[in-house]
Amino acid sequence: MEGISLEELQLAARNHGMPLEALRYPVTPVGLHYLLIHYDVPAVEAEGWRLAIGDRSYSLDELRGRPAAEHTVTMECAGNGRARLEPRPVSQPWLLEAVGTARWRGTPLAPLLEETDIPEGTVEVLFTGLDRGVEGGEEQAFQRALPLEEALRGEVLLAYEMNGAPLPPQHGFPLRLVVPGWYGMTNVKWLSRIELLDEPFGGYQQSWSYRVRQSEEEAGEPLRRMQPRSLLVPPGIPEFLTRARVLDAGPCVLRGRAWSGWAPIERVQVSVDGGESWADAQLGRELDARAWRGWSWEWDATEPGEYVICSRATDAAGNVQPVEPPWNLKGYSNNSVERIQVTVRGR
Ligand SMILES: Nc1nc2c(c(=O)[nH]1)N[C@H]1C(S)=C(S)[C@@H](COP(=O)(O)O)O[C@H]1N2
Ligand SMILES: [Mo]
Repeated sequence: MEGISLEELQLAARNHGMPLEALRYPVTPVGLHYLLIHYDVPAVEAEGWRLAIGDRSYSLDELRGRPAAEHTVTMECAGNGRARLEPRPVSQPWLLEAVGTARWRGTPLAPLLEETDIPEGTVEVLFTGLDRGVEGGEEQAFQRALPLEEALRGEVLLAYEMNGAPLPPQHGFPLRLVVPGWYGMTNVKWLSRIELLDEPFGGYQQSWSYRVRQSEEEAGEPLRRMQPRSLLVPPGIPEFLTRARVLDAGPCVLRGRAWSGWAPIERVQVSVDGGESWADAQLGRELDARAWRGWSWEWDATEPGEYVICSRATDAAGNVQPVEPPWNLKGYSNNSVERIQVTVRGR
């Protein structure tokens, strides 16, 4: 496989993942939540900032004064798993760690849209961030649109708090969109403007990026909801460079979390022989229908030797994680099962 370039390393160093041991927390501490910023974190002062919706506009205090809701939401970048594809699409080289769960508090979007008297013929709602950059040779603000019926779902929030504190700059201060179930790019940060469109948005992040296709000639399918995935809290201790795991022989409880943007997680299976045989894990309590589900499985790791540990999620819509990575041009939604090399050592 071709090596990671300095340019990709530069992206990876800016846009950090969630260390997988943080899967132990049901709600990810803010600094451990993954981060993806296409351009720069924009300079924004709360004072003077306003959100335009159609021909109205709101200050942060006005939005904070409206009815509030809080949801615990698992968010995952659509590029998670990209670096494991072959050939490897050149972009932010995520392995598995582009995920996190936060308590997002804000005001529901639907009533704000309804107050603007949605014009007949509206098909999409466009969200524009304050950050600007150049991508694919085009200067742009980060912009994404949602179909009107999705934007009107009651759980869609304009969030001003993350885990009980004001949004930090890197996660979209002062306001971001939160659309439970959808891949990360949907959740536009540093919001400045919301517009109602009478035709589908054709901007770069909609019609060129975030589409599943095999070649540049294909239009492809737009990415929407998160495919199911399960990840393990890595057992034992890691070797510094390779991160291969070493575990003392004996009974061991394997734990992890699983999520899907399509339907609730129905089943998680675990394998300690690289996917030859599977056993059902026990599902934990549901935190929030919009968040990952914890699971555990008792592994009788008494026999020293080499093991490859995997876990696999199935959702109630019947989506199952594949074993082989689903390749596509830009490396999106590679939800193939994780494999962790573990050496069980005798005492
Ligand atoms: N304005 C703006 N919003 C954005 C982005 C961005 O670069 N600019 N990145 C998107 C992508 S690709 C992802 S995966 C999520 C990441 O959110 P987080 O950094 O809060 O985890 O934000 C989305 N919202
Ligand atoms: Mo992303």
